[in-house]
Amino acid sequence: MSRAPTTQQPKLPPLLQRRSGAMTRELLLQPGSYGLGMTHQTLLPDTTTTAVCGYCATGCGLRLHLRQGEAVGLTPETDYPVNLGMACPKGWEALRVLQSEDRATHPLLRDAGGELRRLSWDDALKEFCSRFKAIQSQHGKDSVAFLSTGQIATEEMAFLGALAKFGMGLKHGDGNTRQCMATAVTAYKESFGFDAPPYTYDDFEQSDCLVFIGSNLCIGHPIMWERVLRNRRSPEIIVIDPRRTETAMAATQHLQLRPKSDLVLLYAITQHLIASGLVDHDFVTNHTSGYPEFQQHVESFTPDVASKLTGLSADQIRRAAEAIGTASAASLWWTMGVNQSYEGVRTAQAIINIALITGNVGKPGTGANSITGQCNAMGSRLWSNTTNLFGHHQFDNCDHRQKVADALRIDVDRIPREGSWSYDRIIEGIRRQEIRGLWVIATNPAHSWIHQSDVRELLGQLDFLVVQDMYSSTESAQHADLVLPAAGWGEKEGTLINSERRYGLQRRVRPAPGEALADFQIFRAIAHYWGVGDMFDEWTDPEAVFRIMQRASRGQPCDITGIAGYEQIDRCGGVQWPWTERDAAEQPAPATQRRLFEDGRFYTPDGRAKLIVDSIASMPEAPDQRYPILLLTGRGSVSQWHTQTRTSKSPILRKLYPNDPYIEINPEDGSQLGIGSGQTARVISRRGQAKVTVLLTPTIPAGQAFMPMHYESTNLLTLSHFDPYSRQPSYKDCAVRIEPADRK
Ligand SMILES: Nc1nc2c(c(=O)[nH]1)N[C@H]1C(S)=C(S)[C@@H](COP(=O)(O)OP(=O)(O)OC[C@H]3O[C@@H](n4cnc5c(=O)[nH]c(N)nc54)[C@H](O)[C@@H]3O)O[C@H]1N2
Ligand SMILES: Nc1nc2c(c(=O)[nH]1)N[C@H]1C(S)=C(S)[C@@H](COP(=O)(O)OP(=O)(O)OC[C@H]3O[C@@H](n4cnc5c(=O)[nH]c(N)nc54)[C@H](O)[C@@H]3O)O[C@H]1N2
Ligand code: SF4
Ligand SMILES: [Mo]
Repeated sequence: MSRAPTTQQPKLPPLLQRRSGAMTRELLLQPGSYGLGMTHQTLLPDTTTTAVCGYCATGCGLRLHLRQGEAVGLTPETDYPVNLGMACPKGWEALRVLQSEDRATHPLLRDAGGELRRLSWDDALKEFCSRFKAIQSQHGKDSVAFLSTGQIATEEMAFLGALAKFGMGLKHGDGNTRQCMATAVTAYKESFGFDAPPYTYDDFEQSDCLVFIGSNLCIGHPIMWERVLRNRRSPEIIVIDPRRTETAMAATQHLQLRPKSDLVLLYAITQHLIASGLVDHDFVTNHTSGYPEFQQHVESFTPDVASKLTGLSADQIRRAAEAIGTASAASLWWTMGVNQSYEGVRTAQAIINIALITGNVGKPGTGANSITGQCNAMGSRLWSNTTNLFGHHQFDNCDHRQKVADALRIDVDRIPREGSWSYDRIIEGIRRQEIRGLWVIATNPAHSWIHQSDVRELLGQLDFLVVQDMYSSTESAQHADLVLPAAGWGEKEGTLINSERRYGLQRRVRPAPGEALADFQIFRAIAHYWGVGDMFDEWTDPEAVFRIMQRASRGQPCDITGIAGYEQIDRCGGVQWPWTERDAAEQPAPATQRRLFEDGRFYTPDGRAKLIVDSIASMPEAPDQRYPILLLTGRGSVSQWHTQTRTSKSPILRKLYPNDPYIEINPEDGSQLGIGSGQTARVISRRGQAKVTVLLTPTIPAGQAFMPMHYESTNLLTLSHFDPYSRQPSYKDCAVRIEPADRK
């Protein structure tokens, strides 16, 4: 892959060798420094540099235009293998949102009167350590927990996970990726033996039949959708979604199934593939296990039986199955319509099964492909050191612990022998007062967690809540006892791993406002103040941490020992994992597009992928007479990002979406309720209510409603329930009632 010549490339920091002993607290807390008296990187004036976008997991390359070493604008990188010159509005506006009055610029501590007041970093970090240590000594080490994220650099996540678990001795820490990717992780692990999304984006263009299950690609991943549009094979595009989404409208087949009937539908597709002789028996025999039981399990799910449960016609089901079974390269893609479900893992595995039995694995245009959400959700899966040990090892495996201890050069006894509680268990731990202190980094649970009023109450019960964020106005920061101001995308460096396993570089192209520090620097400073700075002697700067990660990855499916360093990542247009030392010795450079399982060998002990099936679960809160409508939630527009802390700061993005919360309902329901488009209504669930503007649209079937997650009231309504294997919240099914707002 050759990159267009830029003017001058900025210099990356030299290998920093000074020990933390030489570090003073002043240097440690100097914005833009790593405590070594030097800034992250020396940017040359009036040049350009590239960085990957910090919103979604597409991981587009952006070219930043600098004046006097500071970014003044950006354009999509024409040469980056991900986006090929394209970007969505969030990417175009990425710099704008960094300038905002509510940026967190100084540490803030809540005083006795309940006001957040400014204090120095030195005092803030002393407070952080003394309060958490006091809780630990009174209630035990495990009474302090942390919530991490999929939106900081990989090296920052790694630092946080190592500091919290090995340095501060915390056992429980999870991340917002639980809300997002946990189902895919569990499904892949059980089926493939490792959390390994197999695809590369080129597969969007090489496929003859693309199936999107619970994925609104046009809105959630618009540049991936652009890649689909570049497909020259006139592919069949099958969209499985209860709503007629933007993506469904562009499909050749839209299977508008009843919500949460996916597992039945997928088993029926499987049954029809088998009955029609569309199974690749060679692949099944040589590369999978469990086929006889699997075949028996799906036998009763005929298209006719499934028709009743899914609301689709048997012909629609057969047609979709035949399109998949006869395509020379079929690919199946899924996102939150699958992952955020009380039977998400088994549904994801039903997708994996279809790819396996049709031999659609390891070849161009194929795959059972979970699409990631946040810019570094993949980084969190591999490196956050929360439920899995550093580098996707296991805490309960003694060899793994020793290997990680050696790679990190720490005492093995510092590594806990079991993984963390999942996010929901940490929340329950607060209820039982077993968790008394919480440190929240780059996530906004007071808006995004399921059944939000409950969460807010629980956050209020904590003895000490620390929120580390770019903005001091987030819903979670409003509950915090201590706010630590963080630099954001564009103000720090490190790697992000995109949806196709590609490590890309993030750059520091602007100074952070006020005294805000890069998360990396905050972790480094906390290590020092906590008294475990020595453990992190080698963790001087992000690239140094990258080298530690490389050591820990050795021999894992995610082995990156062959990557020469940041410079190579930049030069090659990102590098997908794995890239081992052996690969590097045998090949001049990593190919731009690499997929997994080309040899049909999986990461299970016998090298075979497992065909896993289960019985169908019932919806815990199905609509009834009092709450007759099923509420779906998800992404509303391309210009809104999650809890809107960032996207709401751009005047341009704000023009592209409705300012106030709204609900989409079918015109039939609207006329029955006597509510028209533009009128206000109350949406009421068993847990709370929200005032919203109604939008009547035939894209949502009667009996269902849709609310975007970007407005804080949405999660007042949602029901706290989870997939039993992944513990991922089931955000897309709860029963509500809708009333005109003026009705008493
Ligand atoms: N603009 C924008 N883009 C984003 C994000 C953002 O906030 N804004 N967030 C990013 C993140 S973190 C993520 S995880 C991704 C999410 O990306 P997506 O998963 O594509 O987004 P969602 O809208 O949450 O859900 C996708 C679809 O699932 C459907 N669905 C609901 N219930 C069911 C069901 O039972 N079965 C099926 N088959 N479908 C169902 C919904 O109707 C919806 O259209 O987007 C990423 N990209
Ligand atoms: N009802 C409903 N709820 C949902 C979903 C749904 O579909 N429906 N989707 C779920 C999904 S998939 C996801 S991923 C979650 C997302 O939920 P959250 O993670 O809570 O949402 P964000 O708004 O992305 O929060 C990220 C926070 O990190 C801050 N931040 C950004 N960059 C940095 C940084 O570099 N450093 C620091 N320290 N802070 C930073 C931002 O200002 C923001 O406050 O929401 C989930 N909630
Ligand atoms: S598609 Fe995702 S990565 Fe690309 S510019 Fe938009 S938000 Fe950024
Ligand atoms: Mo997500």
